[in-house]
Amino acid sequence: MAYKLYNAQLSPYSARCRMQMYAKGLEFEAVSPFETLSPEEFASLTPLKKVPVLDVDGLILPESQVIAEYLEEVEADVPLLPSDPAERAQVRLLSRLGDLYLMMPLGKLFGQVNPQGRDPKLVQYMFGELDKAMAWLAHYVDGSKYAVGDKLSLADCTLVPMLFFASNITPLFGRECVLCETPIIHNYFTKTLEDPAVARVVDELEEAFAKMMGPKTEPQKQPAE
Ligand SMILES: N[C@@H](CCC(=O)N[C@@H](CS)C(=O)NCC(=O)O)C(=O)O
Repeated sequence: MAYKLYNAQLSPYSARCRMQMYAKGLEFEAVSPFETLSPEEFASLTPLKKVPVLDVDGLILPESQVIAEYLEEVEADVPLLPSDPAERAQVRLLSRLGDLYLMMPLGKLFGQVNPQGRDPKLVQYMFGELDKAMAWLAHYVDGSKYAVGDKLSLADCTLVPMLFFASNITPLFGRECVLCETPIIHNYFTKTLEDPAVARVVDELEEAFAKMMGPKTEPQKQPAE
């Protein structure tokens, strides 16, 4: 099958699919629709006009979780869903916590990074939501290398890009190391970088983040404990 991933390097949802495809050893063509397609052309692929979108020989799939589940079904050689039903549920739970509760405040905070025109009340509220999401997440991971079990899973593909995003945008609001404030999550994030697919995606995210911030600002790396 020929895969084309409509993608943005800094998008945590796109990074989720890239990590999964790297881990599975799948070749794909990565295309940025925001740079190569007109809004109308992108809308003709998907009315959502959001990345990622996977084109599989003409089958057009939007939504990162849908793409991830599809790839698990058709590319089963390297599974990123555990065989045990309880562990599978745990993977899906963590992905859902990320999608519903972690990315919501992070997306809003991303819209507030420019101090000019920043809404302090909104920022305060979103940090409250972020703190809640981090605490919920910490309840369901144990600080070891992988979010579930002893292998890379879709939970890691979801969470690592989101945690990268959290650790890099919150210093712009004066919270220097939001992951360090929740050591279980910090330990998990630090250890999971040992996985090659994780490291590759985090490198890509760092490069894209540095590009977005411009030459004067370095991305914030989390200090190792
Ligand atoms: N629920 C979607 C979210 C995708 C999403 O929000 N993508 C952002 C980039 S991180 C996007 O394409 N935004 C462009 C827009 O909303 O116009 C998924 O999981 O794929």
